[in-house]
Amino acid sequence: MNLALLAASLAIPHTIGGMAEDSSLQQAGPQRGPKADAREYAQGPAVPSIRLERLLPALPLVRPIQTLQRPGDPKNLYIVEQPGRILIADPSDAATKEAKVFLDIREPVNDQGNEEGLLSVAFHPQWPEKRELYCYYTAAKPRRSVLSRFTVAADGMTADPASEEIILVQSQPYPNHNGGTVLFGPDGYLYLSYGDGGAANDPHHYAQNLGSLLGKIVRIDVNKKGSNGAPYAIPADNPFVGKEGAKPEIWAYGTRNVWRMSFDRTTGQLWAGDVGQNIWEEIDLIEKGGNYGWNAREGFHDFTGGKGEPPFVEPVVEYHHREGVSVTGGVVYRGAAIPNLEGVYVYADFQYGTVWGIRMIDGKPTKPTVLLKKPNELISSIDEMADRSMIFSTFNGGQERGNAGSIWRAVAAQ
Ligand SMILES: [Ca+2]
Repeated sequence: MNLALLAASLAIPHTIGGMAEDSSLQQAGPQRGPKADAREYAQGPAVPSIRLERLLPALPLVRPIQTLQRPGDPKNLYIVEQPGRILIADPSDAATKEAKVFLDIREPVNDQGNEEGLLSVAFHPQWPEKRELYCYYTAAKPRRSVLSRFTVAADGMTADPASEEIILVQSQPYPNHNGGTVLFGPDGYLYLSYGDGGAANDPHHYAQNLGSLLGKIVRIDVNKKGSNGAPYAIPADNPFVGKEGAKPEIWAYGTRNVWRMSFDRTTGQLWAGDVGQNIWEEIDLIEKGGNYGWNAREGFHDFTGGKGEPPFVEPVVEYHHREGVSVTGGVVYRGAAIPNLEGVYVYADFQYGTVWGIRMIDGKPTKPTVLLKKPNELISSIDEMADRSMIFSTFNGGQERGNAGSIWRAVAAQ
């Protein structure tokens, strides 16, 4: 393992915290977690292998970190580049060398740090009544993360950088752990994942502090203004509305750095991959008001030096740093094109390029199955398209700033 590369990993588990096996930072013991039942696996049908089919091989991309589609356009792909551009390309045209630029906000976006940049975008689901794009990015001077709304042209082919309306600004104490995924839930509200603010070990204990948005999943209503003139409203049934000292935007807390999360379009469940610190990467199902344990817990284990009040919501599954270093949460596959994969939650390790799948059966996961190993690619995102196919975004040749990347469609292995 190249430690320099390791330290530079996208959702840096070790940036400032030091080497992976720094014993002062390890959890108290792998068997201390009380939830033996939480690691009982369900029996389920075999999960098939997949392979990745390269899309748009002639199109140069810089650190693609998300692929999505606009409601009403099932053909084009909108490819998000971390430095701050969104490109449009038709994947059926394999010879495409040049994409249309949908939005270029490289100017306000700061992508100096490995985990900084344009991190996630979402279209308002009510297209074309709402021609809105929501962008979550980091900015500098002062260091902060920004959620903004942009207006999309009626033909859906451009968004106007000058239309930016800032919705939510969060100061960021360190360059790493900015989260984050922005997306709309089936309830029509906007969800956003914030990392714990960075450094290592959550030194200021933000994730357990309900007075901060850091280390949280938030839920806001962007269809209304707030009572105090804020550009968004708080859903009345958010779990901490009216709680003294708590931010009413919070939906769930105690997360370290949820880089990717998604809603299962069939069950409506919110799945998240929460990047671990030193040893354990975890997959969570995010519930209203849930405390996901960081920094008292890492995966199913106590984390030395952390603090927090139980009860904690345990992960669905975890994996050890022998198997990867930074989880990329994925999606529940709801397509039919890959036989026997329907209903499987597919997730990956960013750096090792291993892709796993689990099913949930009667509230328990099946044992994670390896679907694919792609060790030469850094898997930054797994996204669901309108036809329910899965697109993988990857970096090629390492993770230095400005490096190239690719997008791929998951297909059956045979
Ligand atoms: Ca946790």
